[in-house]
Amino acid sequence: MTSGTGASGSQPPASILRERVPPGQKVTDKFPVLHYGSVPAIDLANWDFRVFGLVEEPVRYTYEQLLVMPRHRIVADVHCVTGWSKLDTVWTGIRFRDFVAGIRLRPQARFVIVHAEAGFTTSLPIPVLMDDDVLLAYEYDDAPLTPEHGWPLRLVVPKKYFWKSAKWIRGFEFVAEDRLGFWERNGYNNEADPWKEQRYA
Ligand SMILES: Nc1nc2c(c(=O)[nH]1)N[C@H]1C(S)=C(S)[C@@H](COP(=O)(O)O)O[C@H]1N2
Ligand SMILES: [Mo]
Repeated sequence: MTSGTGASGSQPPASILRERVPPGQKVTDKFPVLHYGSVPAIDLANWDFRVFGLVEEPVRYTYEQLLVMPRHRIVADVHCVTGWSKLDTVWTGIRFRDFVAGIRLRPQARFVIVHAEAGFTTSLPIPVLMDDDVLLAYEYDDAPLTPEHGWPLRLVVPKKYFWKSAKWIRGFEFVAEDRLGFWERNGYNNEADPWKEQRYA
């Protein structure tokens, strides 16, 4: 794992802290970089995004195909399980909800296994991903993602602890039964709701 908590500096007023900062979190103005392993070297020429599992037809998208899908921009607070929160982060990408509208799911599909580079996975129930603020993001702060923050594509699920926001994503596998992902197998709580402090299993 790289980097530290990055929580430092003065905290926002108490009213903001109460409403927007979950218990046990500290606000940071920095943008800590956190992941297992190293930043993958990616060549867009050999890059694809795969949709498979409980779908009528598996699909493969190129990066260009994703970039012409409807764009959506969100401003959201993110909360890392290690204790830092960052308020008003700005992300642009494709809403999961819009993305999935182009896919015919089998009726048994209930969860998504999110596949990222180097075998990293996390998983989420489909209804959670259907929220307005869930993106397949390619921009942060109105500029392309940097490699360490997930370029060319990352998931952003602001309502869950930030480890569910997988960087360097390469595919969605639709499944009937949930399977624990990388951090979840390593002790994190699969529910991951910061407001309920669902940190560890
Ligand atoms: N592929 C991948 N994505 C990942 C992780 C990881 O280890 N691998 N770590 C997660 C964790 S624990 C956090 S807090 C966020 C950090 O995102 P950031 O580095 O952009 O702040 O990425 C998440 N996405
Ligand atoms: Mo994290």
